[in-house]
Amino acid sequence: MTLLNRVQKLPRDFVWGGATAAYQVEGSTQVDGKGKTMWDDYLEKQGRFSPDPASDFYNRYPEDIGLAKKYGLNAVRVSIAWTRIFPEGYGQVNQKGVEYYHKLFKECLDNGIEPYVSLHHFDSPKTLFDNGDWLNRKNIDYFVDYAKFCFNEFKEVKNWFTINELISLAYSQYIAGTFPPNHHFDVTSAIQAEHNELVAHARVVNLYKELGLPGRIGLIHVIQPVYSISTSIEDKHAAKLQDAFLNKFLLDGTFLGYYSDDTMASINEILQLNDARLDIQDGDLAILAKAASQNDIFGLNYYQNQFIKAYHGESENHFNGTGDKGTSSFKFKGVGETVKKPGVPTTDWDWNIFPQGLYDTLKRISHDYPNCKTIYVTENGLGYKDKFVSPDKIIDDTPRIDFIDQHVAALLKARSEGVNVQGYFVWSLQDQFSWANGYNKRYGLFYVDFKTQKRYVKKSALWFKELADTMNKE
Ligand code: BGP
Repeated sequence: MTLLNRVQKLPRDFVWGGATAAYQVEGSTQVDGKGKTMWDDYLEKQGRFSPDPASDFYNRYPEDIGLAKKYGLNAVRVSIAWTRIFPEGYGQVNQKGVEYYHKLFKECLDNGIEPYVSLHHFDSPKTLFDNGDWLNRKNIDYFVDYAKFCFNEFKEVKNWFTINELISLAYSQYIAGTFPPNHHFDVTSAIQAEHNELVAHARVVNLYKELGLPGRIGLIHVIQPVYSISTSIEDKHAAKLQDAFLNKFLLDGTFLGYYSDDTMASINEILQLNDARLDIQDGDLAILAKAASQNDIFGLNYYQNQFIKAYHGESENHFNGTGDKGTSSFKFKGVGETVKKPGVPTTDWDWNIFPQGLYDTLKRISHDYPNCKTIYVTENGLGYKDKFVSPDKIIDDTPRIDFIDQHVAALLKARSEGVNVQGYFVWSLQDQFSWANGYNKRYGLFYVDFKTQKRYVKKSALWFKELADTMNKE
């Protein structure tokens, strides 16, 4: 059966969305009372690229929501910039920021586009970041206060995600060193930040339920399924450790409400080999346990898998932040080394293209975590160097269409086998900058000329429209 035939069988309320994140699209980082995030001074000092004007979504959101509607989408993922609401992360509320998000949500709803809203997407307030960010337990209290404010204020929002990709934030900050504060293989900080963020998430979910609010709440994990490159016991063990570190620790904490013995055996092995430790405070596990069955929705971001082989040397990481194929490598002391598998294609940024991984992940989560009731794929897409030809020529991003097509097919296969997945958000709605790569890694359905801020349609947007129109046919 073709993809379109299968799409035709989907229920009318299946979600086709486009995803964004506040800091990556809004620009206007210093207007209307916004406070600084952990990125502003860092990017300025680094001098590689500026977060302004980004995709100028702060001003151009009506145009982008209009495009979403015109091309058949029925949802968008946006995030609230914590520092537009509380410039310092806590204390005084900034009314201009509050007004902005009311206007944005109204624009969405007036156009039949459902907003799915994250409270934290990599953009910690600078004041809190300077005091330890998620490593400081006080941060959890401030996050709960911020969430409570948003729940009471933005009653029009019915779908909430607390935090986006806890592993990517912790990993990029403390393992790969590509996000501030740029630590390398600081395993203690990485695992501690993840645990603290899980506690923050769980406290917010528990609060949401205590307030008796009518919407739905959850969080977003990016899952990178890990496969052993061989059948050797050593390589298989390396894959198990890497999976515990990237995926299982967070899935357990979210949906079991505790870290299983099996997971902790792997985590403890990694901690020991890296002279690291994890501090779980009294009461933390009770908070996780209470929240575990109360998540209404789960956002799964999926881009790629990993192939792993055993490695016993010192840790090293080469990050491909330029799109020069073949320049990345990752070796994690006592865990393993990522390797390429012949026959599995990769992007210019060395990411494996492996739709099977999305299918396997959906099946795994629904099998291993019955508390995970409703799944949305909240990010999936291809980073690509799109070529602009002329204003009257549609931008040809056929490789992106192929990528999305294969991944939607994997989603539909898992769904046909009983996995409750209710929607797909492409990363990204319009082109936006990439955190550690800058403006040349594009993902959008709509091309953004970052000089003029004009939007141009890509072939993938037309493809998406066909998909949505097919679903809506009688
Ligand atoms: C996810 C983030 C997004 C986005 C995407 C693509 O991890 O949630 O914000 O950036 O990945 O990643 P990148 O920009 O590194 O290619």
